[in-house]
Amino acid sequence: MKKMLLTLAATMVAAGSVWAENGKIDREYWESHSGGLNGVKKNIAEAKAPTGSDTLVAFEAVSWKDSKKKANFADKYGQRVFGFLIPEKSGEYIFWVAADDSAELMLSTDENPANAKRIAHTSTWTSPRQWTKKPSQKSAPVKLEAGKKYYIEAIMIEGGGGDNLAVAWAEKADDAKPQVIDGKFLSTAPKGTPSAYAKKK
Ligand SMILES: [Ca+2]
Repeated sequence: MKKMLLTLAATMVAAGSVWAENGKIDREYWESHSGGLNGVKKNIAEAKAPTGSDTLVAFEAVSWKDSKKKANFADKYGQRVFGFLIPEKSGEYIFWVAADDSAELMLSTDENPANAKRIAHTSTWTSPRQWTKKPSQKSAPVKLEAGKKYYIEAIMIEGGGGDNLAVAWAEKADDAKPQVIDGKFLSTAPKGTPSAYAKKK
């Protein structure tokens, strides 16, 4: 029994969040990446193990390591950030994605990743939180219900130089200002939840 518990504890440390955790969202990345966003989709479809993973406290995957606030994590990597979005208020929402070098954002109509559709993307790099470089970065209005779980996933790739990824939202309004999605509206998905890019069975 003791051995089993130790094994379980070791598995939990290695695997990160085994159960859903509120306030966070998961990130997985592949180093030495090539092949653009399609390469990330291929990694996911073929269940290629990521090089590393961590959890984020908001929908923003940057390191902010240096004092100049430059958003650089590494060169030549691909990543996905995924989990559940849980709105506190029902209404129509707009989403934005900003990234360097490129990214796309998938949102489901419920907690099932198989129902996710691409709602925003950028095929050219943007500065951190630069939401308006390309019209495609902004989604059409999406109706969401308070307290309901929606599977959400962004994939992104970086070649060289600066890198960043962030997803923002706002309630639909003429003067809607994008806010990076805070952890309080996010939850990790239970381990084993398939990606929105997983091979359809
Ligand atoms: Ca770059």
